[in-house]
Amino acid sequence: MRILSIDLIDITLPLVSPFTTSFSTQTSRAPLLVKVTAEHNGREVTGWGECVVLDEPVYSPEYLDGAREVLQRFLIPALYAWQDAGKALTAELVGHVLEHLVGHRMAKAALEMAILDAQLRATDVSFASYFGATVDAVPSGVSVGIQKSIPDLLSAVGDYVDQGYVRIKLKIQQGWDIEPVRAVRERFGDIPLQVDANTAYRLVDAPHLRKLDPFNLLLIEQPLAEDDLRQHALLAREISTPMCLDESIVSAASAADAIAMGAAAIINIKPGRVGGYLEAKRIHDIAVANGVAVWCGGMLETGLGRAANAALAGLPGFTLPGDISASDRFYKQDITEPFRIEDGQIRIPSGAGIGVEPIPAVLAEATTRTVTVAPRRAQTLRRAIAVGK
Ligand code: NPG
Repeated sequence: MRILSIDLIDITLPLVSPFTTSFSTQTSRAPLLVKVTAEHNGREVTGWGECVVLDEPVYSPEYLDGAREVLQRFLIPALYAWQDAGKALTAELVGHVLEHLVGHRMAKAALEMAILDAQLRATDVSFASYFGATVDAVPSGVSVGIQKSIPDLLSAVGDYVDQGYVRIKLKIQQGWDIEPVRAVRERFGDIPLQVDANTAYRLVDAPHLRKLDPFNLLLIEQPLAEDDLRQHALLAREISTPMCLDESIVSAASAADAIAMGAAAIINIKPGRVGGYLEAKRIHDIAVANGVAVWCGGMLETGLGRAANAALAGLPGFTLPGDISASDRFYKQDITEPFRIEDGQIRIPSGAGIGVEPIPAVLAEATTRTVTVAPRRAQTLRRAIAVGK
């Protein structure tokens, strides 16, 4: 496969309702899409990637403008340089080719996803069968942001339960933790329930977090700071709610460390956070080998990322429902055909690659800018034409 050009497409989609976590309130989502145009055996193929980066570095060090810049200036040129040296480029090689460029995992993940999508479309293989999914639909969980009041929370959770979501995740922070959990347990009984703190606590909060123990939660996600692996291991011994890590797990190596230290009984796998779907699969494999359960996290993806996440979540180690909800959980109008919840499940697309693509008119409406990064030879040619040489 040979890459002919790569478009970086900024889009903005309004959210159906504000989404508040311990680190921000979002009213719209502005992911960066990566469109790869490639040539495979004389045929032109397209691949789509979605960069899950936020506008600001509040969840991870990456942010939208930085991701676009690093893709444009460093990551994409590195792939072109590899190609120009006459070396074959496959999705499996992307991680290796970009390894010397430190960090920027969300940007790398989007690029690898787009190339993998193009490669699999060219060879007519779905993401699900490439990764080894064993089911054709996955249970759908929903993440409920911090609300203004307990009645608002109960009404939001009630709506999601009525829609068929099989697991509820509550965002928590100081001042919004024990009481919301108690209220949801009292109203909705023994539904599968978990909480996500997005690093809002410190180890000294252990006695407070222990108050969650009686509520029989599936897990508590990322109570402490991203770098605090050891402290998560200490906290895990102080509370009975199973410890799940999200922000701390940025690679297969950090997953292996967390497991070895007893810092993670469960892992939330987000392909964007760990540098791509291939690394996500490696984390899945490490977790399975160690008897650690995993589930697929979400970053308010459009249908593109949602499709790929659903395929990944079809792997056998994903034994807990993921944050893979219907498109209308976040968007009135998704850029792909919408994902719907049916009997508490989201169907995994079966077509080649991620199996979905943007609806052109919807994509055009949502697009705020497009940057095309062409191979150097094409750029040189275009400049030569421009100056009349
Ligand atoms: O269902 O896509 C979804 C959202 C799930 O709560 C969710 N994501 O901390 O896991 C998280 C949170 C998040 C969203 C984090 C966006 C960062 C960005």
